[in-house]
Amino acid sequence: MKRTRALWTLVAVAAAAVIAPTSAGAEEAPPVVAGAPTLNLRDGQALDGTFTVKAEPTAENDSVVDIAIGDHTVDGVRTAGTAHFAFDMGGNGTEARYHNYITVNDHTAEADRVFFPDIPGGNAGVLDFPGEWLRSGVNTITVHAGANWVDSTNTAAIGYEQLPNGEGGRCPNFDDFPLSSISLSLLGVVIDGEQNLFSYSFGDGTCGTSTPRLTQALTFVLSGEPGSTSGLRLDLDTRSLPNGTHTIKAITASGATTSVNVGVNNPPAGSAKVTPAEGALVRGTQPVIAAAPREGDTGVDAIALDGAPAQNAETLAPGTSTLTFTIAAGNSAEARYHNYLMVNGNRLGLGGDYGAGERRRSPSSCRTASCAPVRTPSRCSPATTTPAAARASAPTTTTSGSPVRRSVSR
Ligand SMILES: [Ca+2]
Ligand SMILES: [Ca+2]
Repeated sequence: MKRTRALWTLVAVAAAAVIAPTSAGAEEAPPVVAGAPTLNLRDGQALDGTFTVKAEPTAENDSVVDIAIGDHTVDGVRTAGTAHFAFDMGGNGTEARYHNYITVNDHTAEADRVFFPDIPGGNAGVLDFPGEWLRSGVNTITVHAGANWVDSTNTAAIGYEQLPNGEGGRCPNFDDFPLSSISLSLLGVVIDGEQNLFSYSFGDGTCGTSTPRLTQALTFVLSGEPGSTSGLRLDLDTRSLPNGTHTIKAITASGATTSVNVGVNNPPAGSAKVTPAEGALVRGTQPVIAAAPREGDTGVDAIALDGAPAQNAETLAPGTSTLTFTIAAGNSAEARYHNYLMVNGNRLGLGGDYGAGERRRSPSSCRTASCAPVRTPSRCSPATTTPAAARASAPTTTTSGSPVRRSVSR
């Protein structure tokens, strides 16, 4: 049945090509420009469990019409391909730690934010998002500058706060970056961005030393229908395939294909989950972890390496071990620095903020709820306020000479 449907699709496309208008002397319609589709898989990739296969067209009017596994075509979901928001980054780049992002039309939910990575100044950048988010006519893409804490000695900075234990101060700072030559593209449609200026600058100087420009809406007018040159998506449950090598092929209307060979290796139901994953390239010291399946009623008894029992480094005795230490006078340990303890290759986060002179037990000793790490009341409330929110609630003017202190969680 699936094969028949696929065949009909191909026949329909072939018929459309043949019916192209012909004039006397013209022997045939111009050939469809064929480009091999893309697949989000690489040759030799190891798969287990579920995987979303995405096939995308690379040529106008040459949609991906089929995904085949071995000799069988499988039903995929039509997609509108991937849209590209491209720009040149001016002299001051973006840093991922600031969480700058764009939103597209009404896709403003947190999960739909498309974040800027680290892009050094002077480089071109591209942000990708699903073509389905665009529509015919007017589209709005809004650029948002994000904020993060930076160390500061300027007590007059907006939102400045003094850290305890003599560690200086900090202020919430928005990333500064200029964008120019901004464009938007999606295969199969024409998008016009001429209503926008050539360049926009974002940011606030250093913690608000310059007038902030934190968001900018950009307008793009789209002619055509997103998805007119379409891709295919397949939510593949590899457990429906026998273990071994399989060929996954994407086929476009013109017949252009891209194939990759993948290895499927699903463990028998109820077996342990082993880290590193199948096909992983390892080097240096590599912890090997075997975890019992969630529903399993037995633990993992042994790990073998090439058939021989794996030799482990000497470990602590079974049961709970406790490491106790005292924070020396004059400084503190803060959760934001992600301090940790290595125990035979296992990383244990210290967690929490601990003031000077405090005597601590390692979190590793806390196997039960009754043994939660004791936290200092002043510094350990959950992080609920972001630097951006701190700035939003901070006064825009400060009293000269008096440090502005705000109770912001971190
Ligand atoms: Ca910057
Ligand atoms: Ca800034």
